[in-house]
Amino acid sequence: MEGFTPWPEEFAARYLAEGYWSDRLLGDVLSGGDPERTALVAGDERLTYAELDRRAERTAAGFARLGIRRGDRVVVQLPNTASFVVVFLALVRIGAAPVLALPAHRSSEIGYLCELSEARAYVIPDVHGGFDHRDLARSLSVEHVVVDGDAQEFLALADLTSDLGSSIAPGLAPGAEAVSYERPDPADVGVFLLSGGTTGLPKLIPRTHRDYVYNLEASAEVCGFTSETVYLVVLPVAHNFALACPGVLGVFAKGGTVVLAPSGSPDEAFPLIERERATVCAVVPPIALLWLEAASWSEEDLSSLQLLQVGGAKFAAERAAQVPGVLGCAVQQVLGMAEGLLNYTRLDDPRELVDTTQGRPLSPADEILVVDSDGAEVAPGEVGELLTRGPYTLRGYYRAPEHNVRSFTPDGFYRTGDLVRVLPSGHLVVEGRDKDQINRGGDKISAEELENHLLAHPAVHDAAVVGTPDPVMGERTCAFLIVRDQAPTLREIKRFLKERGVAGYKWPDRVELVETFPRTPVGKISKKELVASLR
Ligand code: J2J
Repeated sequence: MEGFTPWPEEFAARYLAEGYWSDRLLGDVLSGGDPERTALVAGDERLTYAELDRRAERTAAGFARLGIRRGDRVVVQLPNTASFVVVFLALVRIGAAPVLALPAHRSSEIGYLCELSEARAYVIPDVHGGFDHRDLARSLSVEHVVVDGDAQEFLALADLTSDLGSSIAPGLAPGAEAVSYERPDPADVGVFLLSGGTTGLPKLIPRTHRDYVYNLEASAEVCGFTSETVYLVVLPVAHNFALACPGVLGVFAKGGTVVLAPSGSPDEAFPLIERERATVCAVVPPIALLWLEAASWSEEDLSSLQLLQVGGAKFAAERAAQVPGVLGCAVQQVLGMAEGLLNYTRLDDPRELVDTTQGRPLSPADEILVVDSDGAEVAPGEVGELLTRGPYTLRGYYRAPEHNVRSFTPDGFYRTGDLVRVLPSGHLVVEGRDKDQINRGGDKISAEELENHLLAHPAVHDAAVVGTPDPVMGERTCAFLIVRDQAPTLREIKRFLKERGVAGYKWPDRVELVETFPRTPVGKISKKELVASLR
């Protein structure tokens, strides 16, 4: 695929020879499940492995009938519904790569994703969280819009799924419909994930079938998933963590049960834990904090919970230490990234390591370097930037050659921008960040992207966006503005960003007006000083 950077031949050969990579495809992830067992619970729907497989196959046929085929891209923006899972499986089966947008994304993000990926289709809910996605779709020039729900002038997902049409092989028994579509190659890009981003425009992360299958299968192994696992999804299922670390796909690979919750709110999640006897859940730190609070007054029985995975942003050791006593389950820290590398504390690690570290690399083939600002390796135990390469870490962002020169070393290590130190045990401790990004409770915001939006405001002369410490969110977003005349209020700024179609999680929490920006000796805006000025 043009715009995709493959692993160099010698690495690919080694990952295959050493068994990290197989020929299994993302679309076959249901094949190990007992057909009679429950694969997916979402709202009122309960689907067995056989039922989910059949729906995925019918939907695959529907997309194929539309003319979507191997190598195409389809932007998928669905919330935590059964349709997400069905559409994802359908697309990967026909080798069309889903581009996984988040439900919060709006025209600014979606328009760009459709353009960059040259998407053939855009799959949406009708209305979600009070937002009409069909309105957004009308502003795009994408060939097919598929709507889960009331489609209006667009194509309904239900019709796509049920109308089996003439290209289906005749004479097949019900449930065995086949349509002639080309299956992907394991080395093909299977899915595109979104990068948290540090630049003006979001980046797409190509994940091949074989690297992502390894990602999810190895994760399921390390996290002890079995056919007895009941995994509650509270994060957006389109996010790497909830999708494949081990996530929904890791559960399917082991034949377990996935339960989709609309959000991590204890009001919604706790009753589902009780009803479905959920055993595992993945959360970001603000949700973990909420659960620690809520557990003391909630009436629900959470005793089925065995493991709470916490990642996406740093989880304080003191809080991690409280989880077993308060929630009655083990905690696992996860330092992950959609770009690839995953670090997990292990289920049998001593409590001290589980509480105070962000885990160690998933794979024996993960290579880790910790370097100083000159790119030289630091002494063992010292803090530096984490660089990595391995069998499931990208070698380049999609269609971003200039950015790739900066994001990778010449020998293919990805520069994570995370500042870490490595303990003798191999566990990593996150000590900070050296990238122009705000981590707002696990949601990533590119400072440059937000600054560019703010600069488009007529009253804004210059803008600098920083993260400020927050006890719950880890960080919140503060926009320092130099204004021309009439200073806009925070409210006006938010309204402006909303009208520009910028996702709500990127809107600043606070605006500070300044006359000038402090500068570093080389003349760059000193964001450190800006943050310090707020104290
Ligand atoms: C500190 N920072 C962390 C942690 C991620 C599992 C878990 C998380 C993500 C994810 C993911 C952190 N402590 N425990 O994809 O599969 C910050 C780092 C990292 C960036 C990646 C998964 N866990 N981070 O968060 O692509 O800065 O993936 O580089 O959204 O989140 O963000 P993202």
